[in-house]
Amino acid sequence: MTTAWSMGPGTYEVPLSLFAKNRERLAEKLKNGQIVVLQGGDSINHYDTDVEYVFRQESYFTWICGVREPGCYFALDVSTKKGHLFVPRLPDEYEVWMGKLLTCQQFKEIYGVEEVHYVDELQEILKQLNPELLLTLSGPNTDSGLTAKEAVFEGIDEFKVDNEILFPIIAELRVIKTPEEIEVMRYICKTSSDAHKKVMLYAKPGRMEYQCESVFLDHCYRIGGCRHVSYTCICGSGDNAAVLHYGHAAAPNCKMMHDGDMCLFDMGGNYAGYAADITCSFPANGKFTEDQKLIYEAVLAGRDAVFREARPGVKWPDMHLVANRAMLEHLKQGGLLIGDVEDMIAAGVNGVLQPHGLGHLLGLDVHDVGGYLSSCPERPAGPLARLRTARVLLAGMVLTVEPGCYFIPKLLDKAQNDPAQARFFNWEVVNRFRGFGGVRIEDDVLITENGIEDLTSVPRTVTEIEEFMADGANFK
Ligand SMILES: [Mn+2]
Repeated sequence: MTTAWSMGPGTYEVPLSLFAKNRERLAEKLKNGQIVVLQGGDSINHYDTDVEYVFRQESYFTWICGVREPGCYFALDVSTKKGHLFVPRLPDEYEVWMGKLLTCQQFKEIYGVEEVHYVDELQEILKQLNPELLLTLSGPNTDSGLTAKEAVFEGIDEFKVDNEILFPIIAELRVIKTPEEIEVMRYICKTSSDAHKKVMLYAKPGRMEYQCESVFLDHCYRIGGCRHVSYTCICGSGDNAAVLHYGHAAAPNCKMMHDGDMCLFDMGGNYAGYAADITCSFPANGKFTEDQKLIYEAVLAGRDAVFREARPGVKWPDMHLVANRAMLEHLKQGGLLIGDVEDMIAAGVNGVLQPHGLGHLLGLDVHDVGGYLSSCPERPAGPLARLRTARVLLAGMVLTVEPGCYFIPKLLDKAQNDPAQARFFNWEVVNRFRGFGGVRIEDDVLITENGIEDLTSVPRTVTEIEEFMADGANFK
């Protein structure tokens, strides 16, 4: 019997008990007579061709069983607590192209589930289990605006089906990580941190942004066994560092890094479905100018303030403001801003410099589910509406803390033309920073019983970064 999954020597052994525990937690919240039915992801072709994207499993499906193949279903019978995996019955000739096809018995051993059948037996097996109610998954993803894909199969209309009960329960369970899940996240954060450190040592004027991306991908995959990263790598240098989602098709990390550029690299690996999401900002040449140091340390002050105050019971919007206040105060001391910090926040100056929220839940999705469940505080109106959650922190949550300060031409122009905001900026100084780009510092943190644990491990202070980039030879 297999007890764990890994990508081989040196990579993390994910215990199958992680998924069994998730099923147990879910069954505890449901009633006898109910059967959960989830449909896994399908393989997707590139347009009309026979080339497929590298498969990524749907996240709820990973959470419940860890199955990595496309075209599967999973049923959890609450009465017996048994898991039933349904795999596609592939034609014999597939063996020629895909290698030996696994038997149901082999699937059972690989994934440690109680029963395995073929998808074409789904209706029959469910009938035998004689459920009072099938629970399918349907609910909004409040980050994308899309909806979880509800299981459908031939003959489902012969059952009584409810698609509302399951979603809030399973989404909430995903928010609180088990010790087993935390260990996987610790691994992917460590792997991604090491990859960032390699990039910092590689980066220098004359090299291309995408070459840095490549170093990151190489470390995550070759050393960490990560076939995927969690999102498209953002490798902005110079003024590109102010483009929040740089790296897209029209701007594929294709600028040369120059002497005097700040780099803002936001990249995170993915292992067993679990995501890291880390940003490092540093000077391309390894040595901060006074201006770069000012902006960097303002953002770092915001991050450190959150690290001091985040713990169970505090509200995430309050943490956002804690970070903003510390950053604005630092920028005021540095001569960039003028006036009272609370007045600045009332006028929306924080949103000019950091147009995004402080961070988000992290897990099987990089913007993880559960930010705005119906049982949680609603999305704030006004300037805090961009926050991906307004929840009160709980032990076992994993979130990103990612304050930033950017010089985005469009937002600066708007502020300069708005008397209510313009009066807080020392424009002579601010205009010197046009073209500077920006700084973001993003850590992945676990909320513990009395504070936080930082799962990220990269050089963070100005001194740490300069020393590391000057002499990282000890880093392996
Ligand atoms: Mn993030």
